[in-house]
Amino acid sequence: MPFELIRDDITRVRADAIVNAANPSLLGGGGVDGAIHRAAGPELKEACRAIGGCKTGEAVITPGFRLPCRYVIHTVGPVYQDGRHGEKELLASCYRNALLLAEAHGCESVAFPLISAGVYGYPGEEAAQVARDTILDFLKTRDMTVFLVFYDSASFRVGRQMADGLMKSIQAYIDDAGTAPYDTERRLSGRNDIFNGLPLASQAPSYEDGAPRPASGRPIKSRQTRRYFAETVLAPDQPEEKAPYPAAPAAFRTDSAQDRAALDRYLQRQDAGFRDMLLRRIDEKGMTDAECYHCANLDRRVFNKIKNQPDYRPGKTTVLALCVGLRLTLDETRDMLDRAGYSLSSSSKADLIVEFFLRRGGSDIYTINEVLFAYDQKLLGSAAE
Ligand code: AR6
Repeated sequence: MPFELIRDDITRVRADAIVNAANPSLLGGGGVDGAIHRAAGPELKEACRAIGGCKTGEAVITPGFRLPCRYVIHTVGPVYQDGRHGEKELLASCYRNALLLAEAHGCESVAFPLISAGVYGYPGEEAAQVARDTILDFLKTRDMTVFLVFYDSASFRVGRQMADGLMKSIQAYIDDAGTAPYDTERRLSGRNDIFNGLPLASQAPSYEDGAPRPASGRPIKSRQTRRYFAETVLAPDQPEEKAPYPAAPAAFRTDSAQDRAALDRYLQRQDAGFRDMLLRRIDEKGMTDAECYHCANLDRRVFNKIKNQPDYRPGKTTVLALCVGLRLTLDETRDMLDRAGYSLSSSSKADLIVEFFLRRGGSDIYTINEVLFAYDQKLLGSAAE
């Protein structure tokens, strides 16, 4: 289920297990291995010594000792030679074996560094791609949260190269919306190959439908959406026109049956809430609840809270994650946000990035999250909200 990219020191990540990029002796070394051993204390080395070693592509488990995690899973990545010595398969099996071991020990969350991408020389972008694909494949059928931890810019081989293709078109979109130019030095990203599978735009998208840009951030409902409302949400006998504003404030008397009836009539306009509309959309798409929260990269417990606790107010990134997971259009997304009390703002970089993808017909949530991550923005869907 949830897959999250985070930027941190893995020894500080709160997860049931963290994964160590070890060497076959398991007796410690540099890089993340050294950091984990230092933070866990000397007991970790003793536990590793008792295990006796680990082959490339395999994984073993020890307690976390002084670390905030319950377990450390040690896996040995391949030393990169030229990519033609089975490195990719071995690297994938590191992730798979570590995940299986975590599952067997009842872990609900696991954090990985970019295995082999340091001392062992695996090119960063390719290592990240293998990590992403293997983790997502595993999560298709599991309720687990997996973090991929990027320690420093170097670990992701940050990009001067990113000024091409997708990133360029997103930047153009953001710039076009008049937000402050982004500090490229702070931006963390791989080359575009990390965004494989995404169609590249030759130019920034425009507001091609000629619709006015939502200056206030208020959603603009399309005719199609309005028709949908009229047919499915509004009561059939409800008047379509808004009551005209009175010229001067009219007195409202709480003891007046007429005034109360007028208010009651007005309140009939209340739309279905976010939760009801979400369940309706899931049905419309022919999805199960589980398919929905998987596609939204959302923790099952968060989804159940939304479903079962009418007063629960999901965060904006959760609402957006559900919209992306349900493959809603931009208008439908605006409508859902509106019902949850949010809107897409053209002064928010994160919102513009999501809007960019929605205008292009949507995308899977992982791709959107990789781009949000590259732009230092909060990701969609998580275990936390
Ligand atoms: N938190 C998260 N990621 C980190 C941290 C940290 N504290 N420190 C480094 N990284 P490496 P490898 C990133 O070299 O390539 C050791 O000596 C780092 O930026 O730790 O699999 C072992 O004993 C990089 O992206 O592991 C082995 O001999 C990634 O972690 C050998 O290195 C992996 O870098 C294993 O080499």
